[in-house]
Amino acid sequence: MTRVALLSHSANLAYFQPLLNELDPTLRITTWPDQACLEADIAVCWNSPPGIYAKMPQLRLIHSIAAGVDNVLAGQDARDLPVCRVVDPMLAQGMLQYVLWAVLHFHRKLDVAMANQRQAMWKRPPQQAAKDFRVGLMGLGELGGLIGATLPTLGYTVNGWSRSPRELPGVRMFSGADGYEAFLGQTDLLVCLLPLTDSTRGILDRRTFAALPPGAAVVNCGRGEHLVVDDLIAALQSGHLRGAVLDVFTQEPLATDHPLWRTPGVVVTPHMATMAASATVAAQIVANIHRLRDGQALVNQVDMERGY
Ligand code: NDP
Ligand code: OXD
Repeated sequence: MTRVALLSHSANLAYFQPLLNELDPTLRITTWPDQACLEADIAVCWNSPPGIYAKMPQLRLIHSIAAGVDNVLAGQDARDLPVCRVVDPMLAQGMLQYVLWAVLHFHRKLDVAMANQRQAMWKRPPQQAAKDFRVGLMGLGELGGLIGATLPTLGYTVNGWSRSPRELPGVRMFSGADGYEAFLGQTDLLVCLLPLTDSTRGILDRRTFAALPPGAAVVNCGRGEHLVVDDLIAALQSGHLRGAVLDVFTQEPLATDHPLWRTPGVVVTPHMATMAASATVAAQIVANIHRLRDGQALVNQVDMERGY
């Protein structure tokens, strides 16, 4: 009998129980804060309760319900346990749609038109060919990779930046610290699709913004901790940056009195860029539970050296 704990300090994951049991009725499932979770073999997680894995002696697999694993690993002792995440074509498609909307928002100057509307001002903003609008993708993994493959087919000039050198048709690639400044210098819209790791925390900061051309804009779909909020607000207020579309925040929900709600040029969305269907997530978790039981290689396992 395999015992599964649904662990989160911020959400009630009980809705996964019927989905997992439909796929494998033998799974014994408990939801945190039920203390029976501490006896589980498998942890299914989003924002794991602090220090929880250290109290779970039987634990053999940590499975995120999401693509990112930062909030599953933060402040935890994961020992040498395997950690898996969700990879799903529909998740990537949702992110593509969100980023495409943000690209159009800035490229077609809908931000300008919407600001004009607030003053009942009829004024056609000058338009620009897609090839003259340069999108810079930070992170070309499962999500950024699809966006990098698609935007050039719509005529955009696309630059990409990843940790290791990569090739993607139609995308001018840069990598590592050496390629960072050159990448930023050719970017009108910077899109962050990085995982949150020690190397990427706070990467959207004053230095990054200063290296972007004047009038550039920023989209953050990675994690809130990628962004240094005060640096963004300063870059917007100085006029160096034109605007920002932000989907993720260090504290979610974003506090009602947070300045980002009311900073001119900022669009706030509630961590909605994309989400895998719960049934898809459940299927991937159960498949990995069965693989673990059968001694097979797990799928979508995180490389703990890299942290993603
Ligand atoms: P992947 O692991 O597939 O891809 C990560 C990419 O980031 C890779 O290209 C990797 O480089 C690059 N990268 C990692 N570290 C660095 C670094 N230090 N410097 C430069 N590049 C780096 O991740 P996904 O595409 O699946 O997801 C990315 C993130 O998106 C998630 O971790 C999550 O935080 C966020 N997300 C947000 C959602 C939302 O709704 N807002 C929904 C889903 C995910 P390399 O290719 O060299 O390995
Ligand atoms: C994810 C997310 O990582 O929803 O999948 O942010």
